Amino acid sequence: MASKRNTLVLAYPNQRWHKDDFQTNWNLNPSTLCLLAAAVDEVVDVEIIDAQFYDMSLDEFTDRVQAINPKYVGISILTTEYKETLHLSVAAIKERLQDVVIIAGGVHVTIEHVDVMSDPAIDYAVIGDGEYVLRDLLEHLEGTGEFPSTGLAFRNENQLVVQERAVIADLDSLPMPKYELVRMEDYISIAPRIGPNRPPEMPYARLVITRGCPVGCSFCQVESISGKRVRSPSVGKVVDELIFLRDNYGIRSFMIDDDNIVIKKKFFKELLQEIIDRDVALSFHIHAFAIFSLDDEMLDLMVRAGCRAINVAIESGNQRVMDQIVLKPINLESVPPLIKKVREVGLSVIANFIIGFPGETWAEIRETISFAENCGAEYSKFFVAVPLKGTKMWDMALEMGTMAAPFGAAHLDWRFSQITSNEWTADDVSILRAYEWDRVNFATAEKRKAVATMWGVTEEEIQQIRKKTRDAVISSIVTAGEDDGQNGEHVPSPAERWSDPGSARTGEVPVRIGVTN
Ligand code: B12
Repeated sequence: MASKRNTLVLAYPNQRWHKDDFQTNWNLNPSTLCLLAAAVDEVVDVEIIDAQFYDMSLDEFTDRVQAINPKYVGISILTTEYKETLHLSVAAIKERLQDVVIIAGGVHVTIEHVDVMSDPAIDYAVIGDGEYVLRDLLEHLEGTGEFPSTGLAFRNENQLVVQERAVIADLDSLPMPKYELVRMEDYISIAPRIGPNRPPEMPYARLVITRGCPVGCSFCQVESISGKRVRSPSVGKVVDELIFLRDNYGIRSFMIDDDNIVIKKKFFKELLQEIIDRDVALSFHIHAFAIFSLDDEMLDLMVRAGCRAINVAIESGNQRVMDQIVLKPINLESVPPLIKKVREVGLSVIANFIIGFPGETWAEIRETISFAENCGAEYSKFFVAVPLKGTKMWDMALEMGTMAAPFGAAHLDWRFSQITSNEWTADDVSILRAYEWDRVNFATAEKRKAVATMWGVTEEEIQQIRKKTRDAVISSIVTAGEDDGQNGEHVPSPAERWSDPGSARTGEVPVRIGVTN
C-alpha cells in the first residue's frame, strides 16, 4: 500500500466575500492551481477548492478545507482589489485548524508581500513564479530538502525576511497542469462573463503562454510581477497542451490571456505556424494584442491558425499623453489603418482605453473618447486610470501630488478614479467613463444590434446591463457617505457596501450577465 502523504489544499477564495459586484467579480483560470499542483505532485497530495467559481460561502469553504484536514493550505490572489478575501479565508481556516501551514501566492502577494505578511496567520508569502518555490518549500517542510533561497517572504525570530522574486527561466521545464484535479467540464462550458471577451466557441479554455513584457507602460505592473524579459515555452509544448485539451475535454476554442504575446514576433509566428501545421483546428481570441507589432505575414498566419478577434490596448487618443504619460510606443496615426486591415480579413477588433491619467487635461480625455469613436473598432472599453504599486504611474501620481488621499489598495476599482487635477475631479472621470462608454457603444440601433451579436445576448439584456452600469456609478458616487435627507439615516459608501459578504449562497455555478467592459 502507498504510504500516506500529507495534503496541500490549493484554493481561490470567493471575491463576493469582499464585494458582491457584477462588474468586478471574475472567475479565475483553474490552470494556475492545476499547474502548481503538478509541480508539487511528488511531494504531497493536492486538492483544489475554487470558492469563486462555485460561489461558496465562507462557511462552506471552511467546512471543505476542514473535511480534507490538510497540513498545508495555499491561497491564490490574482488582484489587489480582492486581497481581503485572502485574510478572510485564512482567519476562518485557522480558527478551525490551528496547526495548518498557510502559504499565500499570486499577483497580489508578489507585489504586496510585506502587507500580506502583516497578517500573523500567514506563514509564507510566495514572490513571483510559484511552481518551484512551492515545491522546494514543501520538500523542506517535509524534511527532505533545503529551504528555498528565492521567492519567499517569511518570519525569522519575528523579523520579516524578503527574498528576491523567483523567475523560472525555462518554461519548458514546467509540467502539464493537473487538470484532472478540477471538474474541467464545468470551467470549459461556462464563459467567464457574457460580454465582448466571450470565447469564440464553446467549450473553451484560457491560456497564459508567455511571462514578462519589455514595453514598460506606466500603468502596468507586469514588469514588477514577471520582469522585462519575455520568457516563452517551445511552440511544441504549447500546441501539445492545446491538443491535450481538445482531445481530452473537447474544447473548440481558446483565449490567449498573455500580457503581450505578440512582442516576440518570431515566437508568435512560429506558434501560429505550428497550430496550422499540426491541424489544431480551434478558433481563438487574443486578449491583449500590441497592434504596433502587427505585420502582413503575422495577420495572414493569424487568420489561417483560427484567430477570430483581438483586443487592442490603445490606451489614449492623444499623442502627448501616449508619449509622456502612458509610455507606450504607439503612433496614433497608424492605428485606424491597422484596425481596418485586421477587420478586412474578417477578425473582430475591440479597443481598450484609459482615461483620467495623472497630468492629463480634460481636453485630452475628450480626445481619447473621440478617437475611440473613430478608430474603426467594433467595440470600445474604457477604464479609469488607477495607479498600482510597483508602476511608474504610481510614482507619477505621488510626485505630481494628484493622488486622492488617503490612497491605498482598498480603492482599487477600475470604475472609480482616485486621481485629481486642477481641471477635473475623480468623480468627473468616473461618471464620464460610464456615460461615454454607453454613448460610444450604444448610441444607435445599429450599434446596439452589433454589440448584442458580439456579446451573444439579446438587445433587452444589453439595455439592462447599460442601466446597471449607469446606476452603479451614480449610486456609488452621488449618494456615497451622505445622510438620506429624510430621516437622517446614513447612506452607505461603496466601501461600506462592498464589505457586505453578499447574498445567500447556492453552491451552484453562477451564470452572470452584467458586463460593462
Ligand atoms: C490573465 C489575467 C487576467 C484574466 C484572468 C483570467 C482568468 N480566468 O483567470 C482576466 C482577463 C479575467 C483578468 C481580469 C482582471 N485583471 Co488581470 N491579469 C491577467 C494577467 C495578464 C495574467 C495572470 C495570470 O494568469 N498569469 C499566469 C499565472 C500562471 O501566473 P500567476 O497568476 O501570477 O501565478 C503564478 C504566481 O503568482 C504564483 N501563484 C499564484 N497563486 C499562487 C498560490 C500559491 C499558494 C503559491 C505558492 C503561488 C501562487 O505561482 C503561479 C505560477 O508561477 C495579469 C498580469 C500578469 N502578468 O500577472 C493581469 C493582472 C493580474 N490583472 C490586473 C487587473 C487590474 C485585472 C482587472 C481588475 C482588470 C479590470 N480592469 O477589470 C480584472 C480583475 C480580475 C479579478 N477580479 O480578480 C492587474 C492586477 C493589478 C493588481 N495588483 O491588482 C494585472 C497585474 C495586470 C496589470 N495591468 O498590471 N486578468
